[in-house]
Amino acid sequence: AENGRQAWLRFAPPSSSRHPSLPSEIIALNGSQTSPVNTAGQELQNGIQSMFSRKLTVSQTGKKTSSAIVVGTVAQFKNVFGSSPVKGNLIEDGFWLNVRGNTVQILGQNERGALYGTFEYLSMLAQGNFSDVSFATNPAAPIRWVNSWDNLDGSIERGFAGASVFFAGGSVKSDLTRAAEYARLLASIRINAVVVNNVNANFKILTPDNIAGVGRIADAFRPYGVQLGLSLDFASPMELGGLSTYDPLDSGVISFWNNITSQIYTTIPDFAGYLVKADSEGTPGPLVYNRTLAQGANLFAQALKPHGGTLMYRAFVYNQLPDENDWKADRANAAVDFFGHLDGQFDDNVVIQIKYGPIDFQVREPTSPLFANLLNTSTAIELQVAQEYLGQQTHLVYLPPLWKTVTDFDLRVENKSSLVRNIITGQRFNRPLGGSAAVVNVGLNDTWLGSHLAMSNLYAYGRLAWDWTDDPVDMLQDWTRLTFGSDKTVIDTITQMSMESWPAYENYSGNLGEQTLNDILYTHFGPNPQTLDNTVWGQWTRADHTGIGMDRTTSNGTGFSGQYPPQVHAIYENLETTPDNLVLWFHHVNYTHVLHSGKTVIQHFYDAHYEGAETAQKFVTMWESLKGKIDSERFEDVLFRQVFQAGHSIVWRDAIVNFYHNISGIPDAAKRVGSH
Ligand code: GCW
Repeated sequence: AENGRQAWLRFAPPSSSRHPSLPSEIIALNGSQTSPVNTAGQELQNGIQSMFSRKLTVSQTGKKTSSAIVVGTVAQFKNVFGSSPVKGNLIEDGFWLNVRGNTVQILGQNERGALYGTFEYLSMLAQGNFSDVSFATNPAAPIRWVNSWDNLDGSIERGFAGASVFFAGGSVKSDLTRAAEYARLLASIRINAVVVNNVNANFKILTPDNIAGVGRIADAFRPYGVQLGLSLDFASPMELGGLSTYDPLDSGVISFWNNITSQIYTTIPDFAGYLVKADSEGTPGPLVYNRTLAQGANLFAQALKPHGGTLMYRAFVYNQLPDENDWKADRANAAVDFFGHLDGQFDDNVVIQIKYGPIDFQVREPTSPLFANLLNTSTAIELQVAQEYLGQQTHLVYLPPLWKTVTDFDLRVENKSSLVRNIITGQRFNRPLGGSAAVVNVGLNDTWLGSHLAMSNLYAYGRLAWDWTDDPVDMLQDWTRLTFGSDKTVIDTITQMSMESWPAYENYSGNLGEQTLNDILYTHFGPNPQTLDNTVWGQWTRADHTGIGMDRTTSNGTGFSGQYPPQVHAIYENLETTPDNLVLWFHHVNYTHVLHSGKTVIQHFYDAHYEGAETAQKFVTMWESLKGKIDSERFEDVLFRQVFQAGHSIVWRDAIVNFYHNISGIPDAAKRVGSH
């Protein structure tokens, strides 16, 4: 159980036969209990003791720097030692790491940065990397958040690893040990804030008792430099405040939010800000009063402004679409339809939080075109570490390759290079704010996410939020060494399994951009292709006896392709230039349509499903080959899941190929499907 909870922070003795020449003491330049620099001192002491069985003393006042680790902020260092050794420019949360044999300096622009640098140094040692280094590093963006969809009763929406680490029975848990442990994990991957409650928010989060409780969570986070944020119920002024309205322009509503916000800052002076899901899937919002989404967002932004808080406003706003007979109806259009024309109307502490694709965390989606439509508004990308549609942590799906199809995508705004990663960091359009949020949904399970291997996604998310150019294999291998040790077979095997995992899942779930084909009505788990069509959720495939796919062209379809800048629009508008993996997202074609690959759509379905399921079978044998190289508890736990995935991939395969065989009546060229 310890092994799971420690995740990549086990600090096991490195297998390398060499040992570093260890410093003889630790000087942490701030000794106050809640300070991240104090935490850094403790982490160095514990980590080094755990790896090398040597307990170094930690002091706050030591004057020598040789044969010592000095950790603190640049300002604290200058106070004690006179001048700064830092070469290069540090911005907020950045740090300088200087290792010269047993003389080590870890200096942050702020205390949080000093802690980040500490984890970087410990991570090097844990991986057997004892070399001298000297570098400054800064975050790509200031917003590196995670979201938890935790309810006050302790349940978690789309949580797959037990109950909440924050809430139980309507209030904040008295034992916040796991909340603090989570903050430690997050600090080590440079995540700086957690929104702790569900975006489908309950107004009761704002009762005096719960604000006090949430204050205790913030206290548990603070030593790790992790800030706390809250999701809000837009109708709280009515439900909690007893007002007759929640109109964002009403003066009573405005003072309600100003008061609540002041109360929160009295309890939590370093409160990060709010996250708002409004006018979406039944949540209340400004549209109820014919106010714009910008007026809704600015209401909170203005309450937060005097305290320095940030307002994350979700772009996941859509109306249910009752009528699939309307060829032009399209949920994918919603984000740009709702937000595009409001560009420039949001206050400067508003960040629009945009899911990576236009629908909802599918196995493959084109990049949300909203990133190309907000040139005067700060944006953040919303990713999902919780594998809602991607096997819910019972399937191995290493997500960074999927994420990169979006963050590395060039939207060609004004015919110029416009990579999504340069938009969210604020670089492309000169925005002061921006970054990312990932829905993580950890629970009380000892593995945090329900699966040891799923933790590579959380680890990699943190690395990417710091540097979107980080490499999926590099991140994965660092994570593997830290989690399972440096055995080459272990690293090679986990690398191969992980890198094949998303393609395999796409192969046996939904192909060619037709979405994941999960049960859409309730679970979002397992195959249920017929639930995508004829529902109000608008995740249609338009499969009939002759063809499949959503015509999203401007010439004949829903017009979605026209939400992209001209160069991208042109690619997707044309069947010839649309990549195979998105063809059914953008076009309605016959099953016999021939892809660029030379296969027909239907034969691609058949072949991909067999290939994907075969790969999942292989994962079992690959994992079994690691027996004895991984402690038996974690070995068995992962094996159990891989065996399940192998079986479930066959369920997926057979359900989907038979569904399309029945509906199309077209035989499988390889004669695997149907009766012969
Ligand atoms: O896809 C949907 C999920 C909901 C979730 C919603 C959202 C929190 O199924 O469970 O609600 O997305 O992101 O708001």
